[in-house]
Amino acid sequence: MTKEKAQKNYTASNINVLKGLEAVRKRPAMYIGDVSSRGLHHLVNEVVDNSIDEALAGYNDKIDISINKDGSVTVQDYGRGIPIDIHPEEKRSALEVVMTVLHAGGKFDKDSYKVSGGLHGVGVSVVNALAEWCKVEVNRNGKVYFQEYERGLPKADVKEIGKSKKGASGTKVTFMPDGEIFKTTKFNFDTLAARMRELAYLNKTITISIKDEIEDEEETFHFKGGIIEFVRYLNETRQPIHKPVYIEGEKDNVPVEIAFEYSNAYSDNIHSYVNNINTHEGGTHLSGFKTALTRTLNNYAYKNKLIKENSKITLTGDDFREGLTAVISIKVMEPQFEGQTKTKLGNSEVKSAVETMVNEKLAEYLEENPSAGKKIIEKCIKAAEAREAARKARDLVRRKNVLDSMHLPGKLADCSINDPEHCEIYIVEGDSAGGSAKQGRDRRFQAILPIKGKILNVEKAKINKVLENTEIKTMVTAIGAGIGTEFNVEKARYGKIIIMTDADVDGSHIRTLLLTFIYRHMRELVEHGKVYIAQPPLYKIKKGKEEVYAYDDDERDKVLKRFSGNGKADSLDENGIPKGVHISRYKGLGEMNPEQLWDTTMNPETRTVLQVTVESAAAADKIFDTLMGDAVEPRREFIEKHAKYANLDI
Ligand code: 28F
Repeated sequence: MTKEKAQKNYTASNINVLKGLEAVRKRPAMYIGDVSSRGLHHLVNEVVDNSIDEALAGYNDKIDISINKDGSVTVQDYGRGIPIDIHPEEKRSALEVVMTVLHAGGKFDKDSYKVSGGLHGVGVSVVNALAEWCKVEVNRNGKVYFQEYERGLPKADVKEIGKSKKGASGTKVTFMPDGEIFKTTKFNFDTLAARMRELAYLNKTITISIKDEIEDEEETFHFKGGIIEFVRYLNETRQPIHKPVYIEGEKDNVPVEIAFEYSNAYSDNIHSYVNNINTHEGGTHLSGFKTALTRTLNNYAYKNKLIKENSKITLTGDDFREGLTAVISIKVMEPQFEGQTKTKLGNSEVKSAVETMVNEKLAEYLEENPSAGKKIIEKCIKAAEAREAARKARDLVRRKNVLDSMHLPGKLADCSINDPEHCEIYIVEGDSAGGSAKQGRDRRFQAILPIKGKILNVEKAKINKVLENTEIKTMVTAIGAGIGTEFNVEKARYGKIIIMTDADVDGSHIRTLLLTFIYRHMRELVEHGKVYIAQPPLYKIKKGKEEVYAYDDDERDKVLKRFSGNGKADSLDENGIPKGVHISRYKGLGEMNPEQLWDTTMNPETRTVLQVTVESAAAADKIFDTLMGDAVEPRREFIEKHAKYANLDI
C-alpha cells in the first residue's frame, strides 16, 4: 500500500468512527435497548462479555469488577490483552479500532472469536461512545499500554506507560457513563452481582469478583460444579427427589450442557441460555429438550412397567415438567434471536441437535440410575392425576360460570371504555383503600378491584385449591384472560395491571403473594410488561400553603432542606425539622383521601409506577421461592438482608 493510499484510508476510517459515534449517541436505545437503569447496567455486561470471551477462548479465568467512588465502573481481566499493534488497513492500533469502531468484533471475526455477547452484542465501542470518559489499560508483551477517550473519541494515540509485572497480562477498562445520555448513572451492586453470579454458574472455570466502593459491598463468585450448582441453588428452597442429572456434549457443532433435578414443587422452573444470554422466551433448544424429555421418560416408564399397560392415565409434556428445575446452556455460532424481546432462539438445526443428545444421554442415565428414574416417573404420574383432578374442578367452576368474564365480580368497579390498550386495573388491598381509589380514579379508563387481606399462597397450594380461592377467582374473572396453561394474554381486559398495597410490611407481603400468583399462573402478563406496582408516597410535607409529597427518605430530606432555606441552622426545631414545617407519614393507603390518592399515586400524568420485569427470571424466581417456599432459613436470611427495603424489587 502506498503512503498516500494509507493516508486516505486513515481519514476514511476516522470519518467512519465519527459517523458511528454519532449514530450511537443519537439513538442509544437501538444499541443497548434503553437509556434507563437497565441500559446503564447493560454497559457493564457488554464489557464483561469481552472478558468472558477471552475466558472461553481459554486464556482468562478471572474477572474483577468495581463500582468506583466517583461512580465509574472498572472491569479487569487477565487474558492476553487486546492486541495493540498497528492495524494495516486502519493505520492505527488494533486497540483503538476495538474501542472506537462499531462492530469491530465482526471485522476480525473470521474464526468467530466472539462466542459470548450481550443481548444486543454490540461491542465495547458502544460503551465507549456512551461514556463521558473511558480509559483502557492493556498488559501485553511485558508492557503496559494506555489510551483514553471522551465520549468515544481518543484523546491521544495508544501509548506505552510502563512495564508489566512479571508474567502479567490482561485488559482493564474504566468508564464513566454519560449523564447526557442516561436517565440515571448510578450503578446498583445487586443488579450487577446477580448477573455475575449467573455468569459464574454458566462458566465454571471463571472467578468473578465484584465490589462497590460506594456502598462498601463485595462478593466473589466461583462455582466448580457450574450449572449443577446453579440447579441446586435454584432448588435451595425445595425438596429435591434425586441428585441433579447432568448432560454434556457436542452435536452438530452445538455444545450443549444441561442440568436438571425434580423436586416436590408443582411449578416448573426451566432456565435456558444461548451464549450466556438468558432466552426468556425459549426457542428451538428448549423445545428440543422438552420433546426429548417427554419421549425418553415416557419410553422408560412403559418399558419398565412403571405405568401399567391398562392404565387410564396418559402423561403429557406438562406432567413430565411438574416440579422440574433445569438449566440448559448451549453455544451457537450464529444465533438467530426472535420474539417480542429478542430472547427466543430461532435456529432450527439446534432443536434436533439438543433433542438427539438428550434422548441418548438421558436414556443412558436412567438405565444407570433406576432408583432416580422410578422416583421421577412416580412424581410425573402424580402430576397427571392432579391435572385430571384440576380439570374436573375447573369444569365444575366453569359450569357455575365463576371464571367466565360475562359475569364480572360484584366487587369490581370497572372502567367505562372498552379498549384494553388504554384501560388499567388497580388491584387494591382492603375495602377502605378500595373505596378511596374508586372515588379518586378516572372512571373512564381506571378499574378498581379491592381484595381482602392475604390471598392464598399459591406456591404451597395445588392447582385445584388455587382455583377454588375466592380472591383468586375474582382476579381471574376481572382480568378475563384465563389462568395457567389456558392463559391468553390477548384476552386481557386491561393493558396495565397495577398492584397497590400499603407501604408497610403487611402490604409488602400481600404484594409478594399477588406477584407470586401472577408470576406463576399469568406469567405472560409479566413478560408483556403489563404488571406494575403503584408507588404511594411515604410522606406529606407541608409549609404554609405548599404541600409536597415525598416517596422516599432521600426525597423527604431534599424537601426539608429546601424548606429550611437550604439548611440554615437557626430555622430548625429540636427534631431537626424546619420551623413551620409539618411532616406526616403515610402508612396506609386508607389515610389518604380520594383526591390525595389520585394526585400522588393514580394520576398517569404525575404518578410513578414500577414496571415488573422478568429481567432475570432466575433472580425473580429465586425471590419468590425464598419468600414463598417451605424453607425457613433462606427466607429469614433474605428478609434480614433486605429488611431496610421491606419490599420486593423485581
Ligand atoms: C475489560 C474488558 O475487553 N478483554 C479482551 C481480548 C483479547 C484479544 C482480543 C480482547 C482480535 C484481533 C481484535 C488477544 N490476543 N476486557 C476485554 N481481551 N480482544 S477483548 O482480540 C480482539 C480482536 O484484534 C486477543 C490474541 N487474540 C485476541
